[in-house]
Amino acid sequence: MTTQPITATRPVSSADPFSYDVLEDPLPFQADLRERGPVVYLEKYDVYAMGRYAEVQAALTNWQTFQSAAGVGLSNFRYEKPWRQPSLLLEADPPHHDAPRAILTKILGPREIRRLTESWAADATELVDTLLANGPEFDGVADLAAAFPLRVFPDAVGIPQEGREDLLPYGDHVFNAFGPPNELVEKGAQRVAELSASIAAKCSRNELSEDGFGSQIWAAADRGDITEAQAPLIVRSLLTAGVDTTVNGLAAVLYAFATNPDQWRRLRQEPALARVAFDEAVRWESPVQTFFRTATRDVQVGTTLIPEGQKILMFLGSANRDPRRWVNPDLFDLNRDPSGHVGFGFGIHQCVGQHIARLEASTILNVLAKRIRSIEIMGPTRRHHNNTLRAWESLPLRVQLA
Ligand code: OVV
Repeated sequence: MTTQPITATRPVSSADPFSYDVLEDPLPFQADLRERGPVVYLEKYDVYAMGRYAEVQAALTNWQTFQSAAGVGLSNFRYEKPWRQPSLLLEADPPHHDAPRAILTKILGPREIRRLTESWAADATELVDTLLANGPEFDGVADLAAAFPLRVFPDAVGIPQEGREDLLPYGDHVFNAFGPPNELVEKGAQRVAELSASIAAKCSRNELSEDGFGSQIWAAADRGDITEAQAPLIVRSLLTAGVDTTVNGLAAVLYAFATNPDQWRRLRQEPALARVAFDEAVRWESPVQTFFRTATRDVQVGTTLIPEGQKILMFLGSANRDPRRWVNPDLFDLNRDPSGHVGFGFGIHQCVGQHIARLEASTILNVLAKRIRSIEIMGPTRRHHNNTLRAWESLPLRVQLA
C-alpha cells in the first residue's frame, strides 16, 4: 500500500472570497467552503480558509498556533501599509497585547456602561423623534444605523466635532486593506494619507475632552501602565474598530427586523430581548466577516498540513451560519440563544468594545420598539462592498407608528 502525500488530499477551492459576487452575497461561497472540509486551500491567494464553526472557534482560541502579530490581513502589514502602524491590540499577541487590552477592558467596562446608559437613551429618543417627525419613510443606514453611533460614540471617546466625517471612510479603508489589493483598496488609496492624518490628529492628548475614553487612555500612560508612545495608537484602535462595525451591526438588526415582522412583534412584547436581538443579528449577518491568522508552526487540520508562516482566513460569517453548530442557521430567531457566536471573534482578541456596541444597539432598539408598530422595506436595498465587512449602503424603510 502506498501513502498519498498529505497535500494530495487537501480540499482546494479556486473561488475568490473578495470578488464582487461573493461580497454581494457570501452565503453560497460559505456553504461551499464548509462542505469542502474543515480547512480549504484557496488557490487564488495561496492561503487557507476555515469556514466551519468548530475549527474557527478552536483556532481563534489557540493564539499560540494561530498568531495575530504577523498581521490579520492577507499580506504582512510590515511591508504593505506604510500609512498605518500595526494596531497594538488587533495585530499583537501576548505579552505585548496584554497591557493595552487590560486598559481598554477597564475603560469599556461596566462603570462606563452605567455612566453612558441614561445620556445615550436621551440621545436615542431625540434622534428617533426628530426622524419620525419627518414622516414614516427614511433610510435605515444614513438616518439611523450611521446617525446614532456617529452622534454618541465620538463624544464618548472625546474627539472634537471637526473631522468626524472622516471616521467612516477611514474605517472602511482599514477594513478593505485587510483583504487583497483589489479595486476597493485602490479606490480607498486616493484618500488614505489625508484620512490617516485626520484620525491621527484626533488621538493626541490635547485634542481629547477631559472625561472621555481617549483621555482615560492617556491617564493610563500617566500612571505608567502603558507608554506615551502607545497611548495615541490605542485611541486610534477605538476610532478604527468602533464606528463602521457598530453602524453595520445596527444596519443588520434593522434589516433583520424589517424582513422578519413576526420577530419585531416579539421584541415589542418583550423589550428585554433587545440584547439577544442584537447578538442574533451579529450572528446572522456577521458585520465583520473575516480575519486572517498566521500559523506559527506546521499544523494539521483535518487531512491538511498547514505549513508554518501560512495565512489562514477565519470565516466568522460562515462559522455563524454553520448548520453543524446552529439549528436553522439562516433564520433570524429571537427564540434561539445566539451566545457562542463568533461575530465578535473569540478568545483573547474578542471584541473589547462589545458591551459598548450592545449598549448602542439596545438603546436604539428600546426607543424604536416603543414608537414603531411595524417596519418594512419600501425600496431596493443596496449593499456596501468591503473586503472585511458585510455592510449596507442603503435600507429604504417605511414604518407605522405605534
Ligand atoms: C477589531 C479591529 C478592527 C480594526 C482595527 C482595530 C481593531 C485596531 O485595533 O486598530
